[in-house]
Amino acid sequence: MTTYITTPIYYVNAQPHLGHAYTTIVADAYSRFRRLAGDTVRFQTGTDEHGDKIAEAAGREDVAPKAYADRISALFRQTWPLLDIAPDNFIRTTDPQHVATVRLILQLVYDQGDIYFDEYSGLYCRGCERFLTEKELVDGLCPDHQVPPQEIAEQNYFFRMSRYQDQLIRHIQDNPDFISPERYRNEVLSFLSEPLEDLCISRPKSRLTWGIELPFDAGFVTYVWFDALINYLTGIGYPDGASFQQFWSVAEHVIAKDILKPHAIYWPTMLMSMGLPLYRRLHVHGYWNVDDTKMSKSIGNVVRPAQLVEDFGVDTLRYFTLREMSFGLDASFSRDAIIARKNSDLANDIGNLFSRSVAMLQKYTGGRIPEPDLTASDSSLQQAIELMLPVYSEAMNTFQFHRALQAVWEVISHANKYIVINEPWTLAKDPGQVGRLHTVLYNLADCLRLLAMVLRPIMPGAAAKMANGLGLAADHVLVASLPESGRWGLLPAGGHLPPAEPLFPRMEKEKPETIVPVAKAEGKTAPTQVQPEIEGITFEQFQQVDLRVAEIVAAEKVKKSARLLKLTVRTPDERTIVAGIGEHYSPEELVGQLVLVVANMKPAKLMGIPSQGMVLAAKAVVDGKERLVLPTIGSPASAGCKVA
Ligand code: ME8
Repeated sequence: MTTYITTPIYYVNAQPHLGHAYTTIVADAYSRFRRLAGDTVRFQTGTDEHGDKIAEAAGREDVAPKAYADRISALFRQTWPLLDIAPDNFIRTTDPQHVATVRLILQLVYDQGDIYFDEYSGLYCRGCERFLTEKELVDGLCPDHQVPPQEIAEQNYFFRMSRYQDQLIRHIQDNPDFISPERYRNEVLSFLSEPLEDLCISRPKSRLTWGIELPFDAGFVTYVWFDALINYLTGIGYPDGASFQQFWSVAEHVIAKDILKPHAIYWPTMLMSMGLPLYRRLHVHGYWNVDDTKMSKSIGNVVRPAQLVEDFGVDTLRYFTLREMSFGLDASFSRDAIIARKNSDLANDIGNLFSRSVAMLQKYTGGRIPEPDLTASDSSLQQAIELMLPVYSEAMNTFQFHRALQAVWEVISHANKYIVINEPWTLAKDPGQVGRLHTVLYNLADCLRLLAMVLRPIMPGAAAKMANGLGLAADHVLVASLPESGRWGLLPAGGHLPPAEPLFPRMEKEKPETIVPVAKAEGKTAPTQVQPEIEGITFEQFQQVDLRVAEIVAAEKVKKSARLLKLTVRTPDERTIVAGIGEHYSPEELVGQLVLVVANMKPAKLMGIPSQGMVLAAKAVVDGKERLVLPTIGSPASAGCKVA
């Protein structure tokens, strides 16, 4: 199978921002997913460099349009590798090959009788670079740019778009997945229910010179959209290139809703006039807003992807954008939201699963993938993976990235529970259970292999680290092809694990709440208080203690302390508690456990770490030594349940 996926070619009047990054991450993730499924893939992005807007922006900097375009186009090209985005082709509309193809197509459409010369007057929006209909205006303003359009009357060339209206409606009706999600398909059909006007495709040179000259009239340049859309053909060598033969019939375009009309109406009708088959699918997403406001230069809230990579890491950025936006709807970006996802989904869930599993393999099998004992086999992890794979594939194929990731995270949560239920640390103490221990550890390792595979399109860097941590090359054949490696049990036993690298270190919130240190601040002991004699407490007094069930989501040793562990718990809000149980429990056996905590202890700092609560433990005496034992709580209790 073959796949051809494109992004819009971005205007060079602005530097790359989060919106451009998102569309391009989507196209990259999809192309990696199709490669995983065994396809030959071509992925194209690029820059749109002609037209009013660019000429104006260059004028403001007092440079020639081409020099200006060279500079900004390079910024786009240099940004993509920082985001682990690897296009096969980066096209520029000033490339001589593109210019020649646009002229060839204009001549073809002209010879076809689909271009005519006429006088026109209309309402022109410079921001949109197109004429707007009265109906599109909101209170007399362009809804996207909030400015009144200019009344322009001039002679121009027109493309007979109206001729193809019925054919286009039929195509959309006959091909339900031509435009998706469905809301955009409906929007286009509703627009097409009114008579379609022809499209003005030229600009007189008296008004604009920065464009491709019409082959049949040197007094005019081509309208920027007629020029830009053709990039999807030039990039694969239309009309004679082998790539054009190979890829055109499977073309898929990703865009945001701002450019739906050019892609869903102008472009298919242009293709019809050229006698070419239409692209296969158009995928339309919503807008990224920042802290709930539209991203805009004038508000000063434009988010730069390179900065986000520096602050959060490329895998976190890719995961966050794909997980947070429901494809088709708008989404809101905030730095707090990205930190919250990083800490909960990445550091706690997948990060912990990986580090605990690898740590147990290092500890209990000397860092080797053990041979599973088939007589002690159990299939719950295998089942979880096998249920997830088709859901994941279907969601990735239909651009529902958030759903694909939800399905993957269900497996991760299942695997974390699998550790708690099977208690490898207990199995390791009993020589009679070695077969069972090896099976549990093998299952975890094979589960991680498959997770590394499905996460490869989303987070190529983290997936490679996971594969390496299991002793596999990042592009090992076991993770190379989706249908093949979807099979359970392909991880060879005996493989040696290298020292593991942590996948996702946790991040502190950027505006930490002020925590008031009390009692034992930094090793200082609080003044001893004389305890009043009490004969018992009242129920009201007892009720002042907020006892709750808490889930431990992360645990690590506190440096330079044998006794203290730093626990991240959900009560259900997430908080840190420093607990003195390090000599009795290892961090990996705690994650996923439900424990009892006093949730309204005054905050304290222990070894410099703020602690918000106290974990309850029973003090047992075994062989004359004190042993701390955590009370066990089972389901249906869950994080946050009040204990009374
Ligand atoms: O329209 N949220 O280029 P452009 C999500 N040159 N995506 C966003 C976004 C946001 N807030 N802002 C921009 C053009 N995008 C033409 C395209 S194609 C033949 C010619 C993304 O630089 C999104 O993909 O204005 C949107 O469609 C595109 O950038 C517009 O980029």
